[in-house]
Amino acid sequence: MMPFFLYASFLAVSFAYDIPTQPLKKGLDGQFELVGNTLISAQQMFLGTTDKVYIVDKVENNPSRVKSHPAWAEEYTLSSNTHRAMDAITNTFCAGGNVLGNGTWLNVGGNQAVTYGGVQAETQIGGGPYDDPDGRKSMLDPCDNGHCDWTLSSFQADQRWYPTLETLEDGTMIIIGGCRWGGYVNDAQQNNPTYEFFPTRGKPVISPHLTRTLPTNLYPLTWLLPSGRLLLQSNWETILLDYKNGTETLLDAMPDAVRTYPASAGTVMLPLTPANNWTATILFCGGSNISTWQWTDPAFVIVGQRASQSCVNITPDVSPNYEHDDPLPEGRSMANFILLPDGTVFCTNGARTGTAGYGYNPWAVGMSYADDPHFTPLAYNASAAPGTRWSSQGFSSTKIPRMYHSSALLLPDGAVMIAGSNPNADYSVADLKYPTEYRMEFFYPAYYTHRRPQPRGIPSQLSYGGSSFTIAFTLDDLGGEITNIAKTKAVLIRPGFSTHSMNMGQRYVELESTYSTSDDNSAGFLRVSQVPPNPSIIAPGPALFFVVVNNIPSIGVQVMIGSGQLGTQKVLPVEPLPAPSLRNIGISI
Ligand SMILES: *[C@@H]1O[C@H](CO)[C@@H](O)[C@H](O)[C@H]1NC(C)=O
Ligand SMILES: *[C@@H]1O[C@H](CO)[C@@H](O)[C@H](O)[C@H]1NC(C)=O
Ligand SMILES: *[C@@H]1O[C@H](CO)[C@@H](O)[C@H](O)[C@H]1NC(C)=O
Ligand SMILES: *[C@@H]1O[C@H](CO)[C@@H](O)[C@H](O)[C@H]1NC(C)=O
Ligand SMILES: *[C@@H]1O[C@H](CO)[C@@H](O)[C@H](O)[C@H]1NC(C)=O
Ligand SMILES: [Cu+2]
Repeated sequence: MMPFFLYASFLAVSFAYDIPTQPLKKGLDGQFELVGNTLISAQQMFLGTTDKVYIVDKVENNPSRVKSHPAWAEEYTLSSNTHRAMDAITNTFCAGGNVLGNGTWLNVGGNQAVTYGGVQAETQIGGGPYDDPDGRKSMLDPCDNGHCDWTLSSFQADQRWYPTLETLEDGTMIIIGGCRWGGYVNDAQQNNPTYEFFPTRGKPVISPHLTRTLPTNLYPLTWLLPSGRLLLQSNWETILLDYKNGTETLLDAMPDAVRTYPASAGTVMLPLTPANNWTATILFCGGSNISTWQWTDPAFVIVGQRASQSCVNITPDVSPNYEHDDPLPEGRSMANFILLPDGTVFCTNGARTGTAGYGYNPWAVGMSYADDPHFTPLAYNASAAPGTRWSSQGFSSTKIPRMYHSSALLLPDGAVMIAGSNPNADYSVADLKYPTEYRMEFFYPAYYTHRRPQPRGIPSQLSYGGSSFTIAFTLDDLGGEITNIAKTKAVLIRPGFSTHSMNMGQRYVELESTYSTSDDNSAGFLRVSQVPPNPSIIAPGPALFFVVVNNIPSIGVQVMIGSGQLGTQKVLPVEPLPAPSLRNIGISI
């Protein structure tokens, strides 16, 4: 019942500490490491600065306290491996989030005030055991220096539980869908089949797609496309939304399985690269083949359903049709798909049977609607030949089930942070197969322990189009092999807001580049174009900049894409790049 709005903001271009040139941890390639405990269950996570991860839970009885009530948010500092409880003010249960073009993070929507066991509180204005008033919106400034906290915004969003947020090409936010009260799936009495904007552009707009796609249209799967339209996928339906005039265009029906929550497929926009002319292809894998009527059929045993193996992709600006992609080696619900700097998609978390969500149904495992967790991650390589894209080669397994309400996030050093799992109405640890999980792991991809390139010349702000810039590499940066400059790329990654098997806003954009070398072949130079001259390819706002030499990434540094302000972004003519050459013109370093 309580829609709300939390904000967080930071200046992407200021660094309060030296960026490391090598990884923070000594983990082993392909392995998980237990790095500590979160203070709260990590239902939602995002990287606020290169050194701070913000973690948000729902209101529940976490032993960590803040302002004499349980905490349900925290700030995790990567460099010191320390945690600080934060006061998230309102009930952030199943909220959505994303980052505005000026670097301010929003956390929008959530649940009404509750008391023990997730039961609705008598009063919505605070007090009670959890003191979680109906806040609707709050604002956080997660700066590296000083004390940063969540604060309430003065803007009132419409009531939304399970909304999706996507940043638009002018750095403003579209806030889509959700329901008013909550529950396992949506229904007509509480559906909120609308979208609205922040900053507000007036009353919410009705989406026919969201009225037709009950009951599995919570957290509608949404991506801003390079054409400026949005791909929206809910239940079995897919549309293009032109939010500028409200036009919806129907595309192919989703094959094989429901991909939205609670079927919760792994989903991701594949890397946008010069080779594909920054054309967006979206990949959907797993989920569950459950018919619309089965979701609410009391005789249908959700937890016994085998999750789907099906993978499909669509290139919506080019074709309305889904194509089958290499299937998952085993069915999976609640996979997290994380874009790594080497261009692969890392797949972790989830289970072989059942779905996301929790409840008291007799067939639930404890309160979990899923069972048979996956412990071994996978990697998907979109550039590999069909039939060979999935692999778990060289990956060890975790011992920790990551069920409903777990999350995953790329870190600047290229590790993946994995936390959460809590298919329970309230904090529960005793004698449960799937308790409230605080253990936090890092996964170290294949490149992790390699000596990382330490490039010089990465700007702190990038424009759409404009002049190219040069990044310099020593022979050591190039792995001792000068010709590796020809296997070097510059990439932007926005890790996104991780929750419910999605990373809202997650995106990978490779910049156009060309290369040259010093006369004596002791140094390499990558001449890099600015962001392509189209803010719909990657919306303005902060992102990580990596250079990747022969699949080994540098440590990511935070850059601001665009003006750092909301509003129409300036688009400049693209300076053409010279042809690549291994015999250069004599820049010296
Ligand atoms: C970003 O814009 C929003 C909306 O106008 C505003 O509330 C917020 O304070 C801005 N953040 C920064 C860092 O300027
Ligand atoms: C909506 O706007 C797009 C351009 O943004 C245009 O192509 C389309 O025809 C418009 N649709 C309607 C119904 O006006
Ligand atoms: C999905 O389930 C329906 C029956 O509910 C069945 O007809 C269909 O073949 C299934 N699809 C797949 C890909 O298993
Ligand atoms: C790449 O995309 C742009 C924008 O859609 C288009 O103008 C251009 O012709 C495309 N280039 C190629 C080589 O397809
Ligand atoms: C992905 O596959 C392509 C084509 O086989 C290969 O060149 C590239 O190195 C692979 N990426 C990684 C990270 O292994
Ligand atoms: Cu949830």
